[in-house]
Amino acid sequence: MVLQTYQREFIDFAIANGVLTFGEFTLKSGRKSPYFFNAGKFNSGSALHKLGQYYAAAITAHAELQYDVLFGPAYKGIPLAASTVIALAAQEGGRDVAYAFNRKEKKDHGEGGHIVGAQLAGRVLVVDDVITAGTAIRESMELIAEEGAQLAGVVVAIDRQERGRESERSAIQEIQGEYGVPVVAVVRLDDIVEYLEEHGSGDAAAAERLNAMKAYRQEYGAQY
Ligand code: OMP
Repeated sequence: MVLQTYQREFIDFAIANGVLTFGEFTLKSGRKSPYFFNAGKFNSGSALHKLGQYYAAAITAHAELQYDVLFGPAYKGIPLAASTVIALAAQEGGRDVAYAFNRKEKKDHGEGGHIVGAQLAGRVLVVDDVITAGTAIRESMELIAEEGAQLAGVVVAIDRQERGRESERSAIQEIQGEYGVPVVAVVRLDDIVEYLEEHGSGDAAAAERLNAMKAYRQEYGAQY
Protein backbone atom coordinates (compact mmCIF):
# COMPACT_ATOMS: atom_id res chain seq x y z
CA MET A 1 0.00 0.00 0.00
CA VAL A 2 1.23 3.45 -0.85
CA LEU A 3 0.53 6.25 1.57
CA GLN A 4 -1.63 8.97 0.05
CA THR A 5 -0.48 12.57 0.55
CA TYR A 6 -3.42 13.40 2.83
CA GLN A 7 -2.58 10.36 4.98
CA ARG A 8 1.07 11.33 5.35
CA GLU A 9 0.03 14.88 6.23
CA PHE A 10 -2.50 13.58 8.70
CA ILE A 11 0.12 11.53 10.56
CA ASP A 12 2.47 14.56 10.65
CA PHE A 13 -0.39 16.65 11.96
CA ALA A 14 -1.43 14.08 14.61
CA ILE A 15 2.14 13.81 15.89
CA ALA A 16 2.60 17.60 15.92
CA ASN A 17 -0.57 18.01 18.01
CA GLY A 18 0.39 15.31 20.50
CA VAL A 19 -2.58 13.22 19.33
CA LEU A 20 -0.48 10.32 18.11
CA THR A 21 2.13 9.44 20.71
CA PHE A 22 4.55 6.59 21.21
CA GLY A 23 5.49 4.96 24.51
CA GLU A 24 3.63 2.42 26.61
CA PHE A 25 -0.14 2.65 26.99
CA THR A 26 -2.78 0.35 28.41
CA LEU A 27 -5.85 0.15 26.19
CA LYS A 28 -9.49 -0.36 27.07
CA SER A 29 -8.90 -3.99 26.05
CA GLY A 30 -6.05 -4.30 28.56
CA ARG A 31 -3.47 -4.69 25.80
CA LYS A 32 -0.23 -2.79 26.25
CA SER A 33 0.28 -0.70 23.16
CA PRO A 34 3.41 1.14 21.97
CA TYR A 35 1.23 3.94 20.57
CA PHE A 36 -1.93 5.80 21.41
CA PHE A 37 -4.22 8.07 19.48
CA ASN A 38 -5.96 10.70 21.61
CA ALA A 39 -8.37 12.64 19.40
CA GLY A 40 -9.28 14.90 22.35
CA LYS A 41 -5.98 16.65 21.81
CA PHE A 42 -7.18 18.18 18.56
CA ASN A 43 -8.31 21.01 20.77
CA SER A 44 -8.00 24.29 18.91
CA GLY A 45 -9.78 26.05 16.07
CA SER A 46 -7.08 25.44 13.51
CA ALA A 47 -6.64 21.80 14.56
CA LEU A 48 -10.37 21.10 14.21
CA HIS A 49 -10.48 22.94 10.93
CA LYS A 50 -7.78 20.66 9.50
CA LEU A 51 -9.13 17.54 11.16
CA GLY A 52 -12.50 18.05 9.47
CA GLN A 53 -10.72 18.33 6.15
CA TYR A 54 -8.97 14.97 6.66
CA TYR A 55 -12.22 13.23 7.51
CA ALA A 56 -13.87 14.88 4.51
CA ALA A 57 -10.94 13.76 2.30
CA ALA A 58 -11.33 10.17 3.51
CA ILE A 59 -15.10 10.24 2.90
CA THR A 60 -14.68 11.72 -0.57
CA ALA A 61 -11.94 9.19 -1.43
CA HIS A 62 -14.45 6.38 -0.81
CA ALA A 63 -17.24 6.84 -3.32
CA GLU A 64 -18.94 3.69 -1.98
CA LEU A 65 -20.01 5.70 1.08
CA GLN A 66 -23.57 6.79 0.30
CA TYR A 67 -25.12 8.78 3.12
CA ASP A 68 -27.73 11.39 4.01
CA VAL A 69 -26.67 12.50 7.49
CA LEU A 70 -23.58 12.34 9.72
CA PHE A 71 -23.78 11.12 13.29
CA GLY A 72 -21.16 11.93 15.94
CA PRO A 73 -21.49 9.73 19.05
CA ALA A 74 -21.08 11.54 22.39
CA TYR A 75 -18.70 12.79 23.46
CA LYS A 76 -15.65 12.59 21.23
CA GLY A 77 -17.61 12.12 18.03
CA ILE A 78 -19.47 15.43 18.40
CA PRO A 79 -16.71 17.88 17.37
CA LEU A 80 -15.56 15.33 14.78
CA ALA A 81 -18.92 15.21 13.03
CA ALA A 82 -19.34 19.00 13.32
CA SER A 83 -15.95 19.75 11.80
CA THR A 84 -16.48 17.15 9.08
CA VAL A 85 -19.78 18.65 7.87
CA ILE A 86 -18.15 22.10 7.83
CA ALA A 87 -15.31 20.70 5.69
CA LEU A 88 -17.72 18.83 3.36
CA ALA A 89 -19.64 22.06 2.77
CA ALA A 90 -16.42 23.99 2.09
CA GLN A 91 -15.02 21.46 -0.42
CA GLU A 92 -15.08 22.36 -4.08
CA GLY A 93 -18.62 21.66 -5.26
CA GLY A 94 -19.32 21.06 -1.58
CA ARG A 95 -22.35 19.38 -0.14
CA ASP A 96 -24.32 20.78 2.79
CA VAL A 97 -24.79 17.67 4.90
CA ALA A 98 -26.93 17.53 8.04
CA TYR A 99 -25.50 16.18 11.27
CA ALA A 100 -26.70 14.87 14.60
CA PHE A 101 -25.28 13.68 17.89
CA ASN A 102 -26.63 12.03 21.00
CA ARG A 103 -26.81 13.05 24.61
CA LYS A 104 -25.51 10.44 26.99
CA GLU A 105 -28.22 11.42 29.51
CA LYS A 106 -31.81 11.43 28.33
CA LYS A 107 -33.54 14.79 28.76
CA ASP A 108 -37.20 14.80 29.79
CA HIS A 109 -37.96 18.52 29.41
CA GLY A 110 -37.51 21.11 26.67
CA GLU A 111 -37.15 19.42 23.34
CA GLY A 112 -36.67 16.04 25.06
CA GLY A 113 -35.11 12.93 23.61
CA HIS A 114 -31.48 12.14 23.25
CA ILE A 115 -30.71 12.99 19.65
CA VAL A 116 -29.65 16.58 19.03
CA GLY A 117 -29.31 18.32 15.68
CA ALA A 118 -30.71 16.84 12.50
CA GLN A 119 -33.19 14.00 12.55
CA LEU A 120 -31.50 10.61 12.39
CA ALA A 121 -33.24 9.44 9.26
CA GLY A 122 -32.22 7.84 5.99
CA ARG A 123 -28.66 6.62 5.59
CA VAL A 124 -26.48 7.55 8.57
CA LEU A 125 -22.71 7.80 8.41
CA VAL A 126 -21.09 7.47 11.84
CA VAL A 127 -18.03 9.63 12.52
CA ASP A 128 -15.85 8.45 15.38
CA ASP A 129 -12.24 8.59 16.55
CA VAL A 130 -10.77 5.10 16.99
CA ILE A 131 -11.95 1.54 16.58
CA THR A 132 -10.04 -1.09 18.52
CA ALA A 133 -12.39 -3.87 19.61
CA GLY A 134 -15.52 -2.15 18.30
CA THR A 135 -17.38 -1.84 21.62
CA ALA A 136 -17.98 1.90 21.39
CA ILE A 137 -19.12 1.81 17.78
CA ARG A 138 -21.71 -0.91 18.40
CA GLU A 139 -23.55 1.43 20.77
CA SER A 140 -24.00 3.86 17.87
CA MET A 141 -25.38 1.08 15.68
CA GLU A 142 -28.04 0.39 18.32
CA LEU A 143 -28.99 4.04 18.56
CA ILE A 144 -29.41 4.32 14.80
CA ALA A 145 -31.56 1.19 14.72
CA GLU A 146 -33.70 2.52 17.60
CA GLU A 147 -34.36 5.70 15.61
CA GLY A 148 -35.46 3.61 12.64
CA ALA A 149 -32.63 4.92 10.48
CA GLN A 150 -30.23 2.94 8.34
CA LEU A 151 -26.49 2.62 8.86
CA ALA A 152 -24.56 3.83 5.80
CA GLY A 153 -21.05 3.23 7.11
CA VAL A 154 -18.46 4.40 9.57
CA VAL A 155 -15.53 6.76 9.23
CA VAL A 156 -12.79 6.90 11.84
CA ALA A 157 -9.44 8.63 12.13
CA ILE A 158 -7.59 5.43 12.83
CA ASP A 159 -8.09 1.73 12.33
CA ARG A 160 -5.78 -0.05 14.77
CA GLN A 161 -6.21 -3.26 12.74
CA GLU A 162 -6.25 -5.42 15.83
CA ARG A 163 -7.92 -8.78 15.96
CA GLY A 164 -10.75 -9.34 18.39
CA ARG A 165 -10.45 -11.57 21.41
CA GLU A 166 -12.03 -14.55 19.72
CA SER A 167 -11.34 -13.86 16.11
CA GLU A 168 -8.48 -13.48 13.68
CA ARG A 169 -10.34 -10.66 11.99
CA SER A 170 -10.21 -7.03 13.04
CA ALA A 171 -13.15 -5.28 14.67
CA ILE A 172 -13.58 -3.27 11.49
CA GLN A 173 -13.70 -6.40 9.33
CA GLU A 174 -16.29 -7.84 11.69
CA ILE A 175 -18.43 -4.73 11.55
CA GLN A 176 -18.21 -4.67 7.76
CA GLY A 177 -19.24 -8.31 7.62
CA GLU A 178 -21.98 -8.05 10.21
CA TYR A 179 -23.62 -4.84 9.02
CA GLY A 180 -22.64 -5.02 5.35
CA VAL A 181 -21.43 -1.40 5.29
CA PRO A 182 -18.06 0.20 4.51
CA VAL A 183 -15.83 1.26 7.38
CA VAL A 184 -13.27 3.81 6.30
CA ALA A 185 -10.26 5.11 8.23
CA VAL A 186 -8.09 8.12 7.50
CA VAL A 187 -5.10 5.94 8.44
CA ARG A 188 -4.49 2.37 9.62
CA LEU A 189 -1.76 0.83 11.75
CA ASP A 190 -0.05 -0.35 8.54
CA ASP A 191 0.07 3.25 7.33
CA ILE A 192 1.66 4.43 10.57
CA VAL A 193 4.28 1.69 10.33
CA GLU A 194 4.94 2.64 6.70
CA TYR A 195 5.27 6.29 7.74
CA LEU A 196 7.80 5.38 10.45
CA GLU A 197 9.74 3.31 7.93
CA GLU A 198 9.82 6.25 5.51
CA HIS A 199 11.15 8.47 8.25
CA GLY A 200 14.02 6.09 8.72
CA SER A 201 15.42 4.42 11.77
CA GLY A 202 18.40 6.78 11.87
CA ASP A 203 18.67 7.07 15.62
CA ALA A 204 18.32 4.35 18.22
CA ALA A 205 15.03 5.72 19.59
CA ALA A 206 13.38 5.75 16.14
CA ALA A 207 14.58 2.21 15.44
CA GLU A 208 13.24 1.04 18.78
CA ARG A 209 9.87 2.69 18.13
CA LEU A 210 9.56 1.00 14.76
CA ASN A 211 10.48 -2.38 16.23
CA ALA A 212 7.94 -2.00 19.03
CA MET A 213 5.22 -1.14 16.50
CA LYS A 214 6.06 -4.16 14.37
CA ALA A 215 6.19 -6.47 17.38
CA TYR A 216 2.78 -5.22 18.50
CA ARG A 217 1.35 -5.76 15.03
CA GLN A 218 2.82 -9.24 15.01
CA GLU A 219 1.21 -10.05 18.34
CA TYR A 220 -2.23 -8.45 17.97
CA GLY A 221 -2.59 -7.67 14.27
CA ALA A 222 -5.61 -9.03 12.41
CA GLN A 223 -5.30 -11.37 9.45
CA TYR A 224 -6.04 -9.43 6.27
P1 OMP B 1 -13.18 0.03 21.22
O1 OMP B 1 -14.45 0.42 21.93
O2 OMP B 1 -12.47 -1.16 21.83
O3 OMP B 1 -13.35 -0.10 19.73
O4 OMP B 1 -12.11 1.17 21.49
C1 OMP B 1 -12.31 2.45 21.03
C2 OMP B 1 -12.04 3.41 22.15
O5 OMP B 1 -10.76 3.14 22.77
C3 OMP B 1 -11.91 4.82 21.72
O6 OMP B 1 -13.17 5.45 21.58
C4 OMP B 1 -11.05 5.39 22.87
O7 OMP B 1 -11.80 5.63 24.01
C5 OMP B 1 -10.06 4.30 23.19
N1 OMP B 1 -8.72 4.35 22.50
C6 OMP B 1 -8.24 5.54 21.95
O8 OMP B 1 -8.82 6.61 22.08
N2 OMP B 1 -7.06 5.54 21.24
C7 OMP B 1 -6.31 4.42 21.05
O9 OMP B 1 -5.25 4.48 20.38
C8 OMP B 1 -6.78 3.21 21.63
C9 OMP B 1 -7.95 3.19 22.38
C10 OMP B 1 -8.28 1.95 23.09
O10 OMP B 1 -8.36 2.00 24.32
O11 OMP B 1 -8.34 0.90 22.43
